[in-house]
Amino acid sequence: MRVIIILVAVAAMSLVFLRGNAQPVNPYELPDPLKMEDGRIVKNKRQWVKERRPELMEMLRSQMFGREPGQAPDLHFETLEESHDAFGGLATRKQVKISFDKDEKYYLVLLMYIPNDRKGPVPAFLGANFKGNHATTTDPAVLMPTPDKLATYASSFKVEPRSANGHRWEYEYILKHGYAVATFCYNDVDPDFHDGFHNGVHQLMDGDKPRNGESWGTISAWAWGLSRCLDFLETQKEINSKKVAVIGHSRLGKTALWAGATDQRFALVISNDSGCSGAAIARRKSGETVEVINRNFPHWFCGNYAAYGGREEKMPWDQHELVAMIAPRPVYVASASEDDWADPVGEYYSLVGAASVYRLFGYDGITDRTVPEIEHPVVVGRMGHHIRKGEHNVRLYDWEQYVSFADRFLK
Ligand code: GTR
Repeated sequence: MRVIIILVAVAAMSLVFLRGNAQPVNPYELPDPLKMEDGRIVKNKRQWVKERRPELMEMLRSQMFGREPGQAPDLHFETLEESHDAFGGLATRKQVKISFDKDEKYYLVLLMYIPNDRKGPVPAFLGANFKGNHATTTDPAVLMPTPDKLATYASSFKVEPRSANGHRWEYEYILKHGYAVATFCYNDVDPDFHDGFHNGVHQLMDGDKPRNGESWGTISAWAWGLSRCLDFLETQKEINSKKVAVIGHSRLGKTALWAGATDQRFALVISNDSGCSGAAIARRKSGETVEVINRNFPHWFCGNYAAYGGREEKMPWDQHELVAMIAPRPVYVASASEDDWADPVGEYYSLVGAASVYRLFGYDGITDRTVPEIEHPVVVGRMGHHIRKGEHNVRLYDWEQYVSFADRFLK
């Protein structure tokens, strides 16, 4: 009995904490996504698509993520390994080298599982991972990172045991629900450290071209890599490439949002604990701030973004407008109750702030300003949200919500 009372008390306290935080930590006013730079108000979806969306994309490119390049010089694919017997026959596994140049100096290795129980092409989840494909699963056939790749990664990168991050990739659950799932190590595209953009695909695409304040950063490079994976998925007859959800956690959640913004072929976008410079409203300055993120991770963004550190109220946009870039496609923003650094309340409010854009397309969105309780998922129209109890992470609970959200739109 006592344990139950304590648990209830703890749950109530965390709720109070989140609710308490629901009041603006700093008074702020969000820019209206429907207000054009010249002051006109967007009246319909045509005006959004033709005028306002391009204007906002230009802002996000020039001020935040940088300008991504076009197609890779020589995109080609090679299947390294394939088996129809993964997870005791549940799935077909393919491991594919996606090369960006003729010499195959720049490539990623995509791990893909496709459910064997399927009638026709299946929808898929695609997302990058942090620690290498082998670290996403106990499947012993998954290739380890190769020495040539490891040589390009940050010196702090440690090869961890198989499945070190397995809890983040609930493959069997996803496959049993009829989805394929594909992932690659983000370091394959652009190693996650600041070396002046001489490594990764920046070097391939830009060579020694001088950089400026609008040159693409590393998040943009990872998003570009996700698009190249989608190019590959389009060649796969087992996959319905019109029904690919892009997903990411934390810095890769920021990346998933940007990939969904820049590449409208992604049918659905999921941000898991993306936080500052992802879904969290910058003007709240709650948890990580623009100043801190630029100091700690100067390579993630374009140079111009650093100028907004400590001047969030001067930003001509805020992060609800990044979420609005996904419209009218379904978008899911998830948080974790203990993840103050990512500001769960601010993440929720970016959905509320983007709802008017979904409305233009005739879709409902999340408009209730009361932050939902922990583990009470909310789906309204084409928006979904939950706050999982616990730490900054991806867990089965998160995947359960993503699969059920995707079932509404991708099945
Ligand atoms: C943190 C960073 C966050 C988030 C996180 C992660 O150090 O401050 O913005 O991206 O890393 O990616 O795990």
